[in-house]
Amino acid sequence: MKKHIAIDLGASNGRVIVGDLKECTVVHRFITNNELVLGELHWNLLGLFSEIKVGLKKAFSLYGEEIGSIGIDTWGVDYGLLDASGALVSLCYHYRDSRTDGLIEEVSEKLGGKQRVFAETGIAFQPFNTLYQLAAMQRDRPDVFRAARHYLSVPDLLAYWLTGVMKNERTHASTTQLYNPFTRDWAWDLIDDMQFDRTLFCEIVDSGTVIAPLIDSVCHEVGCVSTVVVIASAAHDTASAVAAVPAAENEVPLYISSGTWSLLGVELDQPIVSAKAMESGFTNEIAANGKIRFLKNIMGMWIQQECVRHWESEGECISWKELDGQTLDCQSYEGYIDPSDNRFLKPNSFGNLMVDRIDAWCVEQGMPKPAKKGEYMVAIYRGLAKAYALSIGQLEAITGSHFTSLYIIGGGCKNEILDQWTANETGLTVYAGPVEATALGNIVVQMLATGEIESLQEGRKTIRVTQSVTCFKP
Ligand code: LRH
Repeated sequence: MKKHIAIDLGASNGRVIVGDLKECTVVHRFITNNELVLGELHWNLLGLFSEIKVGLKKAFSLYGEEIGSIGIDTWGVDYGLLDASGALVSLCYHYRDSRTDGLIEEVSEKLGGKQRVFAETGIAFQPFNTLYQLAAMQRDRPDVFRAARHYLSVPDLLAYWLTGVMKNERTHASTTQLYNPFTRDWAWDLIDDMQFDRTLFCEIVDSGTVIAPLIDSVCHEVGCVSTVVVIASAAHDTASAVAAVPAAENEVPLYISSGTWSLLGVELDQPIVSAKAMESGFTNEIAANGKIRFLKNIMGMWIQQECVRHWESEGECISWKELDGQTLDCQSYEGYIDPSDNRFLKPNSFGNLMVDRIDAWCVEQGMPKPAKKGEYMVAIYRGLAKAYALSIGQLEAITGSHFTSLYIIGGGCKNEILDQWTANETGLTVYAGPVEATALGNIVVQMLATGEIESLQEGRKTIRVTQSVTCFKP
């Protein structure tokens, strides 16, 4: 059986992982750098590409001809625009950049209202959706926007740099708010009404489509001597993670893909675009198997990561183990935040720190301000656990389903305090693991494409027996 390379880029770090469904090895790990350039937040994409090649070189030197294919997944919504010759016309913006502030209202009005946009896309209104990012480009940099001939999501773009072939992969396209989950095509009416050029968007391919072999120059750089194909895996990281939920056969699992974000949801056969779904902030993205990932974006570990980044920038050395101990010592602290409040979306900036925003929130709610690091963590974790419980209640009301267990997958499931508090707050049995769900899901899709497994269910079944999962009872 061949091995597969999963290139998994998250908002805080990226990994190049080699493996199959039994064993995965991280051969290279790096920070996914972003930079403020003249006040705008951009991804350092060339830096990321360079780290990917370092990882590929390590992978080929360790596993050589055992490797059969490569798949890439990244966070949603971000993209590159290319001119007719295939060159980028702009740096790649980071989804937390401020240029889209206020655009949800403006764009929705132009398109005839939020109801119409939700009815046609099923996507929740987040200021960072690709729709608003492209609208900002059209407004602020019209010449550059006019010069653009190709829209590629970040994973599509990286695949293009590895193969020379441009494709738009479906799960990622579904995060843009420019994709229609009913017609399973771009939302052409919205695209026309936005006066976006239709030709920017190419034909959408399913997860598991072979894009092309690595180009010669990359093979030469990374030491690849055999033919290795790049596969459009589930290019949206959350879709890859959900493909690896270790669910039992015939189970429709309730999951949280936990990392920078907490993506809480279920898999459905059909999109739900009811008023209740829209008001409750649920979204209809596409899953690796073509079904609907009906889920809610909850802010996740980001808030905690920004607090820690701030303390570290003050010269403190933060040990996660000690921080966990301090958190448990502070359990009697009663405050908690609402992680869905948009004030927590932006990174720390001069005079606007995450810890200060948490203080302000607590004061507004009549709760004591956190006084120690442990209390900040309690405020965040308790707030997350409460947000999960609330969202599960909404999900059950919208779908008519009832759940008794919850799968928490991805890096965030290593946080045992949050796992236990989530079980307590939701009353559900929590199964935490696998930690490397995104890479495993990426590999599942590659194995489906190469015919090594027959169904996503078969992949999930194998993951259920090979990967470590911990149970937390309420
Ligand atoms: C998680 C994620 C999430 C998005 C956000 C931008 O990494 O992909 O699903 O919506 O990043």
